[in-house]
Amino acid sequence: MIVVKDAKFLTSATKLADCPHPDLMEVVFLGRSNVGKSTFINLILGKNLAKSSSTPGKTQLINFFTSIWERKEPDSQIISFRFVDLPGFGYAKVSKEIKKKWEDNLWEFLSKRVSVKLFVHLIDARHTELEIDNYVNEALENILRNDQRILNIYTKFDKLNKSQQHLFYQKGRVVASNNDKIIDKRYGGKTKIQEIILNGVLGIGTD
Ligand SMILES: Nc1nc2c(ncn2[C@@H]2O[C@H](COP(=O)(O)OP(=O)(O)OP(=O)(O)O)[C@@H](O)[C@H]2O)c(=O)[nH]1
Ligand SMILES: [Mg+2]
Repeated sequence: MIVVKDAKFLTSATKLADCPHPDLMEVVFLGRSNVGKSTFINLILGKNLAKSSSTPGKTQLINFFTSIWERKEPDSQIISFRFVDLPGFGYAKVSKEIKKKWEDNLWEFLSKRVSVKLFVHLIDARHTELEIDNYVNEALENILRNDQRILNIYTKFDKLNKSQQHLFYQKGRVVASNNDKIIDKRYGGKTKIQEIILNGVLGIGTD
């Protein structure tokens, strides 16, 4: 059994040099603009910390949240790590120049931030083979260090019909929805996702 004991906003940064001292393990959430990164972070932490919006491009900074978790079995163990909410990629309504600067800053952060243990790449369950997502997965694999992992999570699962949802379960994909009740009992819901994230950060188990 795993519980999130506490979570709070720490700080925001625009680029790697402004980030807090990398003295805690971190999990980074990335994905296309509007895919549901901020919503997902709030769901997992059980608090409305990350700002979400139906308008794409809501998150414009690198936002850090500190979280304290407790694993209750076999012995009680307290684990602290940070959640990092990133601006989405592929947001069209900014000038090319600003977009390039954002992307340069993001890739510098993703490739050089020493405390990152897990990259959670959120992908819209309705559009699983977009060029931009495939590109990001490949680029992440190219920069991945030995102590890091990538986890793909498919968001907006509630937007799929039952037979589409069934296919995702068959493929063993990790799925999420802003309505926790929608996640099928077979899957284990939010608790299961929390466990997958914690194990990913700690580098426990196989992918
Ligand atoms: N139906 C449904 N809507 C969702 C889900 N997750 C997020 N949304 C909605 O999608 C919109 C975008 O959510 P955000 O969490 O702000 O997305 P984001 O990826 O952080 O977006 P940026 O900060 O712009 O990159 C909001 O209107 C959410 O309510 C989901 O699982 N199902
Ligand atoms: Mg956001």
